[in-house]
Parts: sequence; C-alpha cells; structure tokens
Amino acid sequence: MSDPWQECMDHCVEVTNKAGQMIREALQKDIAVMQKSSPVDLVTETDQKVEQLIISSIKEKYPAHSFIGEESVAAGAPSVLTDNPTWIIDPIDGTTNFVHRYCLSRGFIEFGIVYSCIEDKMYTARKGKGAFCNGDPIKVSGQEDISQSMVLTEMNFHKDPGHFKTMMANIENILTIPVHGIRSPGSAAVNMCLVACGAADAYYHMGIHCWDMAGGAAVVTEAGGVIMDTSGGPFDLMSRRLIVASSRAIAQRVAKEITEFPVGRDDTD
Ligand code: LIP
Repeated sequence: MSDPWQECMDHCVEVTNKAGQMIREALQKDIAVMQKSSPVDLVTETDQKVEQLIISSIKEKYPAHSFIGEESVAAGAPSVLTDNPTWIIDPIDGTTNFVHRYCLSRGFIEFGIVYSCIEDKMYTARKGKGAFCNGDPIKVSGQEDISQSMVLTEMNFHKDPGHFKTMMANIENILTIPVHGIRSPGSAAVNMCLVACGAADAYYHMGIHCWDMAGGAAVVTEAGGVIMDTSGGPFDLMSRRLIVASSRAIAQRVAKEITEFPVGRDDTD
C-alpha cells in the first residue's frame, strides 16, 4: 500500500543531502554574515539559499503544501499552523556555529529529519515507526535519576536583563541538584538528537522557534523520549519553549527547577 508520508520523507532526505553538500561547500569559502533582529541573531546567504533549495524542490513535488521556514518568516512570511500539510524548515539550525565553523545541523510531525552534515549524521523519525541515525535505530538512555544525568541547554542573550538573570539562575538550580554536567552544543535540533541517542538525558530551552524544534521533536519522541512544555504541561510546537528528556521523571524535575520568562509565541508575534 502506498504511504504518502513515507514518500514525502524520502523526498526530504534526498533534498536534505543536497542541502548538506551546499553547507559543506559554503564552509570552505568566506562567509558573509548579516544581522537579523539583533547582533546575536545572525543569518548568512547560505541559510537563505539552503531554504530556497528545500522549499522549491518540495513545492515542485507538493505544490499544495504549506511552509514555515525560518528565513521566509524573517523576510515577512506568516508563521501560522493550519490543517494543511505544513513543512517546518530550519535551513541551518546553529547559524552561529556555522559562522564560526564550530561543527554543526536539519526537519511533526508526521516525520522529522535532522542532518548534522559535518558529522554526516542523518537523524530520521516517522510517527509510530521509531527513530534512526544513518539508518540505525536509536533510543534514549532511559535514565530516571536526574543526579546521574547530562543536561543540555543554550545560553542566549535575552534583551531583558531580568530574563537573562532567570536563565542563569535556572542553570545554577540544575547544576546544584547536582547533575553530572550541563553542555551547550549550539543547535536545538542536534540537542534533541543527542537526547534521542542517549548521549544526554535532558534538554530545555525557552526562546527558540518551531523550526528549531519540529524535526528534533519527532526524532526524540520516536526514540522513546518525553517532550513537554517548560511549565510541565503538554508540548506546544508554537510556544517557543520545551523540555525533552529520557524519562518523565527527569522532565518533570527539570520543569520544577526552572522558572519561565515570557518569550511570546511563533503564531502571534
Ligand atoms: C539556534 C538554535 C540554538 C539557539 C540559537 C538559535 P538558528 O537556531 O538552534 O539552540 O541557541 O539562539 O535559535 O537561529 O541558528 O537556526
């Protein structure tokens, strides 16, 4: 029986491989950096070209589908989820990493794809069918004890000094549980895949976007992970915040230790 979502996913893996090639080539050349909303919100021509490549190649095959793409939204396109099949695209998740040539990543949530193209690790997940890295099945660690865990988060500069203080206090609360450690690899998508394959046990973040979360959320859920809102409530793709973990116990403990600050929503800002 034909499976339309599998066809979409296979097509997307093909395009993602081409995008990875484009990114690797761009890393060999000079990178011209432009600012978006602030000096720490960066974009390059490669982000824009990769997003164009992905959207045009998907549109050609699926002209009726909708898109939410990071760079298209930055250029004024709407960021609204409807009932129409919607591709959520982040061409380079970790633009700052890319700019500094500091390693790197791509992708619900019928399926999710995250390609860490420098490591050549293609993470794929299809709803109800498991998660894979380069075709091999992956699973979360299953760790339930937060004191034995590795936690990931990212430290972004938030314009409001109060938010910044809350972010630092959250890190202190987690570190002093104590946990084994906190790391910041620089890409939300890769962070979720690190939890999905058991290299880390939790990841939390406030202030990211649906295109940072969609692909990785599918991968970590299919790998047996738990995903929830930073309030401890259900995950909401447009809420700009999340906790993912190897177990519900760890996710709930992280939610208990962190204080939220307002980050807005993708579909209303
Ligand atoms: C990035 C995230 C990263 C976060 C950055 C940014 P981008 O996505 O993956 O975790 O710390 O602020 O949101 O903008 O490079 O696609």
